[in-house]
Amino acid sequence: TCCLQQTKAGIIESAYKPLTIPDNVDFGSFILSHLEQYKDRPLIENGLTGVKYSYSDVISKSLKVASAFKKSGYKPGDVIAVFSTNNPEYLLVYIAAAAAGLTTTTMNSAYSAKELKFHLENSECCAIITTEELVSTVKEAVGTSETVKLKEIIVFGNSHGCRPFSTLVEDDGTALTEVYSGNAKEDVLVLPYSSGTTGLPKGVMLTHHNIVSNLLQLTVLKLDTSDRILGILPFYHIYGMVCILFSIITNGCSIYTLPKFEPEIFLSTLSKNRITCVHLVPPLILFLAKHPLVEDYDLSAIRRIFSGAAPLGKELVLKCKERLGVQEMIQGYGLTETSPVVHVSVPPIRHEGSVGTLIPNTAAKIIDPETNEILGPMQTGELCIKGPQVMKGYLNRPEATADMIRDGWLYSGDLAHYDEDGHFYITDRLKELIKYKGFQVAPAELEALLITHPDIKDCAVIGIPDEKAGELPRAYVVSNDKSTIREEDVLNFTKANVAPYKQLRGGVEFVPEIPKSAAGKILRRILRDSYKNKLND
Ligand code: 4UU
Repeated sequence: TCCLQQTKAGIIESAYKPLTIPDNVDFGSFILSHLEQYKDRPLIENGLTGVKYSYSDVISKSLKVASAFKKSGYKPGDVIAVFSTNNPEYLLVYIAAAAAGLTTTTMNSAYSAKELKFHLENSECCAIITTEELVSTVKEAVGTSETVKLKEIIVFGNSHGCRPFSTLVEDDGTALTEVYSGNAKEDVLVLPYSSGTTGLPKGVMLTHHNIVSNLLQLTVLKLDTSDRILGILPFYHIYGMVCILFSIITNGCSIYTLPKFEPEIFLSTLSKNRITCVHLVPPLILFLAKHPLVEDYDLSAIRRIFSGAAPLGKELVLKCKERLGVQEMIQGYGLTETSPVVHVSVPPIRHEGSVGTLIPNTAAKIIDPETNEILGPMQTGELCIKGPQVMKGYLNRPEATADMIRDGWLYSGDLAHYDEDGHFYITDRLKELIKYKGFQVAPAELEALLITHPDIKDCAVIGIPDEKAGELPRAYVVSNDKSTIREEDVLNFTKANVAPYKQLRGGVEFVPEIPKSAAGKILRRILRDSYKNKLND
């Protein structure tokens, strides 16, 4: 029943029957009630080590960790950070923090010390939980900062001078007298970062209500208790956090975690555990569709592949379906700022290339970015979103929040249209954000870094199209008059300062000046067009 529901004003409402979403349910009690439903079923297993937890284990262990947090003196509203690759214990932290009323902030585990320092300062967190491999990055970030005020570094495993996470799991549980319940629409459950439409990464305040809403809205996907899921996409990002990790629990499934993508391990984990549903991003779907290694593994248990975070081409969908014999290739669309899901393509899928229809309790409109006029079917404009999953705002950034959410509508910064059936198509990005393999790269962040180089007078960064990665960051640089700076110097400079996924893989071009508007805004469209022309020459 997914036909177009359009009001006179050009606002498209979800065609699903509205769900009753409770107003004041906290994530802790919400998730615990689901955990209790499935008791001794397996929940989460480390795909590398085989360490595993049942649903009951996750209840008892996360409540003990919550008690340990209380004993450490962390109070509702305090922020704790997780800086880690995927593992089952990541889930314990999310649930423990919620039960103790704390906010969890997360970041990419590939961050440099410099990037981490910015995040820790900006989120004002009081503790960080990390892995043995990443402790040195944490120490470097904290060591150089007077404003990072961490009370402790907790480590999965053991590391000198850090508190082992195992001591929290072994807590007697007495300090947690009840699971935190507060104001679900105000209290911030998680604080992932996103650069939004412009500027530097900002803390996205997602409330208990935002996340509970999106999990209820996601039930249109109908996962099954017998589904075995792969947890390879990072749990720090909203896709891995909500669509994978949390929604496993609301559906009673089990999950196998992997810390990173490594072709053979990825394929053998899929095959060995007879994984039924795989959440991926387009570059990984490209791998499944094209890589010769895939032939060597039995992937016949896979019944569904999910894709999100970046555009997925129709040809790729068809190729993957044919090669793996998978009937259901499901797309989801959304943003960190929308918890994240707004649209999903629910089977049977008739429109390849579409991100699907609006999930329950969600409305959208397409507006002309120049005139603000509301557009109709098949007309391309900016996609605006309304629903209980829309964020509370950006942390300490009232202007950026007011810019993003106007009259209750979230302006996505994406260009889209919908057809007569209410299926949406994302066609381009209006905002400056670059996506490398689905990861956010904020041009403003790279520009702010480059401009600190003594030989660089001005610069701009854009994304250029790439078949494998989706987009690659490319810099335009105006060098100082007497400088002899070369592309290699610029690349070495970014290598020393930012995470591998933010590197200028699209190259560096030296130009006499950066095109700017009268107000001093970089005219990225001109740079994009000039790159396109260069390719065509
Ligand atoms: C074209 O990437 C995300 C969210 C991913 C997601 C959402 C719903 C995955 C599964 C799901 O069901 O969040 P951010 O904040 O990192 O990036 C948001 C941006 C969007 O504004 C859009 O430009 O990522 C792009 N994007 C997509 N683009 C997200 N999903 C899609 C998509 N097609 N399916």
